[in-house]
Amino acid sequence: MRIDYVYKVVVIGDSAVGKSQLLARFTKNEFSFDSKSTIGVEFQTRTLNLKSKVIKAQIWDTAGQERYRAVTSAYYRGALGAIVVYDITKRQTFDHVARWVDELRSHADTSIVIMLIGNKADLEEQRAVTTEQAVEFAQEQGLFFSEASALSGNNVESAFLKVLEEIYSVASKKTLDANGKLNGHGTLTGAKIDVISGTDLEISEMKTLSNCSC
Ligand SMILES: Nc1nc2c(ncn2[C@@H]2O[C@H](COP(=O)(O)OP(=O)(O)OP(=O)(O)O)[C@@H](O)[C@H]2O)c(=O)[nH]1
Ligand SMILES: [Mg+2]
Repeated sequence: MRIDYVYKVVVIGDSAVGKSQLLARFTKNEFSFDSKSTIGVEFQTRTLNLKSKVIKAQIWDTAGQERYRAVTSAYYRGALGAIVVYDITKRQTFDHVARWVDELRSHADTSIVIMLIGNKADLEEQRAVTTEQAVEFAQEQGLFFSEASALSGNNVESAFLKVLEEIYSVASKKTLDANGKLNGHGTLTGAKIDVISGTDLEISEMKTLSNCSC
């Protein structure tokens, strides 16, 4: 198949927030309750059509736990998009988001597209981070934001697609050299914010979509 562009997107955030499961949901429409902690670096791909181009999304996943992480600079190299994940039921994982964004800003291209995802939105009764708090943080930092659930699948597709579409619009303003390296100095400026609503969770889909073996 003809591929027009390969977009590298990195997923980061604390351990157990659901990074690997968001990836599994987006690339394979799968979910597992007994997900093992990631060790080192893995990536999954999904090829899709975007604005009449064929885009191969190469989504990289690494361990949230420091001791299992691979070399940081290699992980971020060439990334056009980043998804920073926290768990809406674990306050600490949200408090650490600022650190993850700092790491991103010091290692990645300045025009990288960043999406903040509050995962596990299916666990509304255990919520420890309000949507408003996250929206405020995202606005301050100029990040896109969405709550989502890898388990139900809610908002996962839309959040990943938003990142890919935004990369497309940023990249189309630049030229790519023969090595695929970005040329030019165009950067995304301003606090662009686009909040995808997380209120229409379809809890009823949870059972049919999950791969629970219990
Ligand atoms: N209820 C619920 N559980 C989830 C969701 N996403 C992931 N989980 C569960 O959370 C646990 C951790 O998920 P992982 O995807 O392995 O977490 P991770 O962020 O990749 O963790 P590391 O690889 O250690 O950094 C697993 O038990 C998942 O089944 C979700 O949307 N809702
Ligand atoms: Mg993982």
